Amino acid sequence: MNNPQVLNILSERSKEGRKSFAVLIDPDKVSDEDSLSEIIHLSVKHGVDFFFVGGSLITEDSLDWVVRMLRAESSLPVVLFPGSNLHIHQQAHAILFLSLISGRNPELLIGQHVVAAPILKKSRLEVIATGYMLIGSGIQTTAAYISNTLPIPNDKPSVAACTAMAGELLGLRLLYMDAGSGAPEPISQRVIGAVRRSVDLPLIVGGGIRSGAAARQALQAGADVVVVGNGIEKNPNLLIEVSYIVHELNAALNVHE
Ligand code: 1GP
Repeated sequence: MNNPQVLNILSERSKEGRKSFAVLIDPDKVSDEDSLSEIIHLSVKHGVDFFFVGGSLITEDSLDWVVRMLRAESSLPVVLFPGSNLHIHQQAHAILFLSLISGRNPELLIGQHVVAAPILKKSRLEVIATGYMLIGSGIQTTAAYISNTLPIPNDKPSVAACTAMAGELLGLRLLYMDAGSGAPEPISQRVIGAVRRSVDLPLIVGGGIRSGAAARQALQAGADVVVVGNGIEKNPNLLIEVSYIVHELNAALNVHE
């Protein structure tokens, strides 16, 4: 397998200030092959950068065909975003090896990792040590409930910043700040900005992004990558809108060079 070296791509783009767009496919929410095929087609056509695949809870037996179809119908990097060590698939390119550093549940800080480690060491997956931070959005999301952790409050940017700094000092390579899938509000610009100013790691932001304007706000506040899942499942045109904004911000960068 010719792996695309996802962390290198993200780090280079982050250094250059170039923004990226990841479409999140939750295997539980993909109704059939036709609807996934439509999303793949739109993603390729409109220059999406990555597919993330996963969710905190996968109840359907769909991870396998979803990953295979993403690989067969596009050449975009397929990155696993696992909810547990059950969500490993060898046909993906990379896996976010998530440590839930916003929480205090040892199982998600190190426990699941111990079980997954021997499988991942033998695999050809690119394993990316990722500090995963859940940020509160006013409701209890599935991610917060299933992980049995308290998210960082959305009005506590300094807590988010200190958590991110700790993740960086522990040697994590990537940060993923998530309001949780379907969150009523995306993460505030204050929280994103505070984290951006505190660490040099590539910063992924997702959860509750349902408009191009919300994606733009996250990117302008300092996110390197925006992740959109739920909103695209409901309205595939959102994919086109967010792609346009990411390309517009990157084009402005070229003009200023
Ligand atoms: C969730 O960050 C992702 O873990 C994406 O969230 O589904 O709300 O877009 P949405």
